[in-house]
Amino acid sequence: MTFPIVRAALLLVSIAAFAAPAMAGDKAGIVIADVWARASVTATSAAYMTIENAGADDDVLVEMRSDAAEKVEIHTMTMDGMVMRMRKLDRLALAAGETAQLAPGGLHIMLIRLQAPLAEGDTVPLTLVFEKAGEIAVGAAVQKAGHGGSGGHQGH
Ligand SMILES: [Cu+2]
Repeated sequence: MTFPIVRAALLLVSIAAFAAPAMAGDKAGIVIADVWARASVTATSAAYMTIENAGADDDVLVEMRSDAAEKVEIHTMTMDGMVMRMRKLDRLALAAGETAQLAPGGLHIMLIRLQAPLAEGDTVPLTLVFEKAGEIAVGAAVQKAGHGGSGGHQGH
């Protein structure tokens, strides 16, 4: 007579599946804050955020995607003399307790082949896929570049 137990287990699984999206932005120790994207006149732009691994386990950001852009990549930016160089990262490791600051002039999320240029006030949907925490969906508020930050994203 295990049938009722199986049914109860299935019910719990479906409740968990429904509960998961409500935890977006704060899941299995990953806390994502200050998400914004740069307003653009072209089909390329960048998004910034703070990603904190507040959990007890190391985790790795392995993939990013967006309904608004064909490709989403993690880039580093460094100065080589007077030349700004960007390099794509395949993954971004976050040790337990570590916080990654994605900000103009440094680590950023590159939005490539946007469906439309980003206008101030828009929200860009982004999905971050972590090895352990799984998928986390956030919305990046589009803001004008300007205050702070070192220059634009020419070179792409
Ligand atoms: Cu870039």
